[in-house]
Amino acid sequence: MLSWPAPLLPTLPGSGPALRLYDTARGEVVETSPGPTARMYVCGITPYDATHLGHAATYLAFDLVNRVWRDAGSAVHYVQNVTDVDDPLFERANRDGEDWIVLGMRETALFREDMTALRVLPPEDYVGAVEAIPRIVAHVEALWDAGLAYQLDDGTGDLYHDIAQAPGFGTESGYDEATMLRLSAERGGDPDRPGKRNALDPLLWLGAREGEPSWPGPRGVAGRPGWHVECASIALDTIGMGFDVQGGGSDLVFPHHEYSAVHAEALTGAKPFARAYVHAAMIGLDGEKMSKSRGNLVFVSRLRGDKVDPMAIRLALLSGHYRTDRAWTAELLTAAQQRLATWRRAVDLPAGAPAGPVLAAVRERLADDLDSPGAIAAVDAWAAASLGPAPGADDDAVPGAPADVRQLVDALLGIAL
Ligand code: 5CA
Ligand code: ZN
Repeated sequence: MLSWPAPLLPTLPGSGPALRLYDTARGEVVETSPGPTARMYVCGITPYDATHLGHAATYLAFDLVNRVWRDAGSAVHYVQNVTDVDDPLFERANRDGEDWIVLGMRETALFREDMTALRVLPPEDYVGAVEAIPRIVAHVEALWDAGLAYQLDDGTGDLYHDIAQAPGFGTESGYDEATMLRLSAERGGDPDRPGKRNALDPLLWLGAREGEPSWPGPRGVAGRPGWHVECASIALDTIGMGFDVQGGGSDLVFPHHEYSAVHAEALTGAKPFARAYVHAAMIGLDGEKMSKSRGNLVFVSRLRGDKVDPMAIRLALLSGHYRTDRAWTAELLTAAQQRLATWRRAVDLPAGAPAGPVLAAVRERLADDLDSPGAIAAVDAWAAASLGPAPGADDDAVPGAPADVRQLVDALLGIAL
């Protein structure tokens, strides 16, 4: 699939420290140690509606990962999928009397525009589920051939992964069985379905249903892919096993990332799928998680349509830590707009407080599990020192420092001033 255009990425003097991130599987902050090319897979959108601020916050968190790695001297191979065939697309398309393919293409196009406006670095591989189907089928067939998958005998043709044969199951989320059963039922699984060997066995392939699209499948069983094997398959075909970061929102800790890992590990016989599983917290509105199904959404495109500067949206979302559940409020946006105006006044000065210390501080804060509030505070302090009427400030002002700060805010925080 077509990705989106890359913003210019300034090169900064020197390089930043190694990035540390909280890994859900190990339950602690760990140092990432990518080779010359860091590899990251982030779960993409299901394009049945526009990008809301929760999605945006998640992609901004992983955009910081991308930027910090590059600043530390790595190249980055970034992969993102688009779940462009799934039940929500059919439901929305039927509701609106629209073709599900047209709906998916339109919302994916809008997502690209939103990501471009927010200056998110694009993935090197942007892969739709539909275009990946032949490869997903090959992977499902391989699991079946290895005796790790089974078909229900209820005439549907549906295939499941036999989780009893997956020794690594549970190590990504660390959840107990009761929690897994509850989350599976809440998040698209079918623990109560009769005929499964184990309630927690995940769907690999859904046999063709009346009125729904289908494709030639494993051993000739027409249908469409399960959700988790979609991401396992796309990741394996682009960046392979043992990649550095598997990312997404915290709603994907279980079942999605658990099963993607289990599928891939079963397919390859290797471990781990990802070296770190990193999850962004949920953005809410009015005390509830922002979600399409709840309908309490603020869309990036709506704000852009209202002439809100995308850099203010970006700054507002980065003013909270990525691992803290937080709410979107009008005050958050107002505060970000004021901060942006202050920063712009400061970087327009011919001289200001020295840039070296603020560069070091922003690098240090972001490398520490993406402490964006800390990084923003460092820029605030620099702006205050540069603009402020401190006695003797004029004597200390460094010519050209504001231009250097403009560059570092752009490269590391992705904010064009
Ligand atoms: N297509 C799948 C992933 S393979 C999916 O979850 N799509 S989505 O459109 O529902 O979500 C896209 C991304 O946004 C996922 O990483 C998801 O975890 C994240 N996300 C969804 N809602 C929120 C929210 N309220 N706050 C933060 N992130 C969210
Ligand atoms: Zn995914």
